[in-house]
Amino acid sequence: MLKIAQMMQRLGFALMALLAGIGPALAAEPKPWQLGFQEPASLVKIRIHDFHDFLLVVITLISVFVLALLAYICVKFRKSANPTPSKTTHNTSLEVLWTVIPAVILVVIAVPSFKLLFYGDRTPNPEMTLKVIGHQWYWSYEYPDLGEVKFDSNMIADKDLKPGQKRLLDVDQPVVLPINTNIRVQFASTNVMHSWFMPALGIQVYTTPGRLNEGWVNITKEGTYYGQCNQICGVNHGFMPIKVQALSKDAYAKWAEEAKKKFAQTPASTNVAELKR
Ligand SMILES: [Cu+2]
Repeated sequence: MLKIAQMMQRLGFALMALLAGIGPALAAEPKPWQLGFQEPASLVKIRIHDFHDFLLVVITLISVFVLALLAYICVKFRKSANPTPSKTTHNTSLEVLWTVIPAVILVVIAVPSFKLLFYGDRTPNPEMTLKVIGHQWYWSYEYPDLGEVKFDSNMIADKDLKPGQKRLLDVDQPVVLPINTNIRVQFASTNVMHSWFMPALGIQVYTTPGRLNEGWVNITKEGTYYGQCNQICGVNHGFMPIKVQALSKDAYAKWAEEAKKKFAQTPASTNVAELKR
């Protein structure tokens, strides 16, 4: 009896931990045994988060309903209570219901889902543009609004990590972006397909050779955000992380002025030799 009580208690704790993980109060950075998403930090990601919470309610209700039906059937139609089996095979109204109700549920899910897809696709009012170029195996970034500001962003090797820097995530030159700004992000590649994936910002777009893809982001909070390439692109696929530094508009304007000087003489290495490879 004691063992069962202990088991129930553990189950209760696990359930509470699960529910706590679903709530909006998530840590800003990934942590061991974390449940749920990273804390949302863009307009699109906030909606993705809300949609996820809505779906969780829907699937939980469906699962509980099906489980209750199964339990009811197991008890009500057990062999000992039904010595003479029923010969029932059809029930038209029941069949109509179990076809129509799931279809209605799918429509209820599809409407906000499509709305979210179109919302996340591109912004009608971009205030600035960032160009992301995938290489084997690093990213380079261009700021067309700032003239010639272009730079590469390479991962910091294990041996060069300084205290506080994250292994396999920190880079020598992060992307710097302003908050509360509609940023159009364009994606290109010089060699193979890569994918620019930023979980906290709710954006994942492929960089494809010969194509210009587009996405957008409006970051809601200052901070440092990490992402990774999530389209397998060769042996060093795991070593081309993304680091986004989100600054206030004023701080970004200051950075932009410095960047214009700093990166003016060092064009990104989207050179001819690489394109010929
Ligand atoms: Cu990759």
